[in-house]
Order: sequence, then structure tokens, then C-alpha cells
Amino acid sequence: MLKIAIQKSGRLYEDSIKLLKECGIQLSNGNKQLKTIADNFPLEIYFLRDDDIPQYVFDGVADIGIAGENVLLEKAKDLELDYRLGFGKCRLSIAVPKTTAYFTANDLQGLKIATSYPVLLQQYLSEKNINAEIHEISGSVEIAPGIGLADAICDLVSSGSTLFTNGLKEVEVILRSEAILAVNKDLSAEKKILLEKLLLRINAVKQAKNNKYIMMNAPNGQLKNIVALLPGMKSPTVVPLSSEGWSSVQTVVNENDFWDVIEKLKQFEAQGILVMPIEKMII
Ligand code: PRT
Ligand code: ZN
Repeated sequence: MLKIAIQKSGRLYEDSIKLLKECGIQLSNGNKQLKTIADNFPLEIYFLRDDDIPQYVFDGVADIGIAGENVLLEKAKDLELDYRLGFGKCRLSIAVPKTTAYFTANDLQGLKIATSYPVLLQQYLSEKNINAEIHEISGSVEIAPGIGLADAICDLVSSGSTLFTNGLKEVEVILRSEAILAVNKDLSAEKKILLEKLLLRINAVKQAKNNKYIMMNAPNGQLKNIVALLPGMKSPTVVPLSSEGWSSVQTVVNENDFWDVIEKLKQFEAQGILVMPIEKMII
């Protein structure tokens, strides 16, 4: 049995549960208990505060855990952090009051900076040879400058609206973070096999999200150009249509290249382009 720790409630809870579901893992008990066992995969799920997840995985109470990179790096436990999950994206940034003149990181010299991330902030300041005072607080960091507790803050930002409403401006990004599947470094051989099975599923879900399945009708005279444009998983499927001189072309396109590819397909006279989501993709 593999044991996974996920957040009990909060920003990562929904996406963590969704990922397990998309991996075909069914949970009949919610997060009301401390732990539950999956119905159809040898997986035990622990529901914890995100801050406790690195320690639990390091101690081997859980074998793996889903937490933000910000929390995992701040707690600095010796864990494998290779598997990025693509959700919970945010940045750890330094912000100062809008009215503060700020040009370079050197302007932080001698300031008092409030944060819940003293380890990551100190690393950043040391790398830049900046002497600043770190004032550690556990919540509502954004109000610190307004009440005279600090000159600047270092906190997580996603939309930036919290900074904006508190009259602050983001001046340095010290980490770009997302949820990571952290893994204990001493897993038994049996647990490693289960982890591989889980990772195969996670990768299939991630690949599917990053790709679209497209189908189109193309004049045979342009097939060479179109096929050259579409690498697909191996190469595109080309099937003749019943109308003379036309073929149907089907392939997989990466989300990042998607609009570029569509524009070029139009130039090569492709018609009736259909785009479909992919549920799972195993390469
Ligand atoms: O109870 P528990 O300790 O488990 O939860 P928590 O309250 O400590 O954490 P939670 O649920 O708020 O966040 C969990 C994780 O989500 C974080 O560790 C990050 O990895 C990730 N994440 C992604 C965020 C944000 N986006 C985020 N915007 N965590 C916090 N915020 C906060 C930020 O601290 C600030 O107060 O949202 C505010 C800023 O948001 P914007 O949109 O106004 O910029
Ligand atoms: Zn927390």
C-alpha cells in the first residue's frame, strides 16, 4: 500500500482530489477523516495541513505528498521533488508600498521585510548580498507595511489583487511555484512499483491536458505541407475522403503550438478543422 498526503482543505485540495480521480482512483470517503483508503488502487490518503506534508513524507509516515513548491523548499527536507503537477501556480515575491521609489534589488538594503517564508527570503537576500531584516509572521503579511510593522513584504502572489488592494507593488519574484508530488527517498521496492504505476497515470493525464486531437479535410495537393507541419505522436493519420482529391488528416497537437498550427493549416487550405480534448494520453 502506498501512502499519499494531500491538503485537508485549502487551495490545493480540490485539484489534488481531481488529479486522483482523473487517474481513475476512486475515494468513497471525503476529507472528514484523517485518512481514507482508495477503492480500486492500493493507496491510502492522509488529509493534512500543507505545512506538515514535507515532514510527514520525510519521516515516512506518508510515502509521497502533494504540496506547493514554496512550502517544500521552505521546509527544506531532503525529498525527491521531480514531479511537477501543473496546478497551484503562484509566485513568491517581494513587494513594497506603491509610493516607495524602487529601481533594483539593492534598494532592499537595510529594510525590514515581513514574511512567512524566512528561509527562501534569506536565501535570496544572501545570493544578492543584501542586508535586510527579516520579520517572520504567520499570516496577513500584506498588511504589515500599512500598520508600520515592516517596510516591505515577501509573500505568495497569484492575481496580484491582494497586493493592489493593500497599496503594494510587486518588485522582485524570488520563486515561481506550483504543486509538486514530493517523494520519500527511501521507498521500498514494492512501493516504488506502486509509485511507477501512479506516475504513469499522472503523466497520461498531464499529457492529455497539454494536447488536443485535431481532424481536418485537406486537398491532396497540400498533404505534403500539412503532414510536415503536424508531427503527431508518430505521424498523422491520413485517410482518403469519398470526394475525389481530398483526404481527412488526424493528429495530436501541443497546446503551446496550437494557434500557430491552425493558422498555417488554413494557409494550406485545410477545411472543417475539428478540435477535441483528449482524456488520457500514453506515449
Ligand atoms: O490550512 P493549510 O495550512 O493547509 O493551508 P494554507 O492556508 O497554509 O494554504 P492555502 O490553502 O492558502 O495555499 C496552499 C498552497 O496554494 C500554497 O502553499 C501555494 O503553493 C498555493 N497557492 C497558489 C497560493 C496562492 N496561489 C495564493 N494566491 N497560496 C496562497 N495564496 C494567497 C497569498 O498568500 C495571498 O494572501 O493568496 C493571496 C494572494 O492572491 P492574489 O490572487 O490576490 O495575488
Ligand atoms: Zn499552510
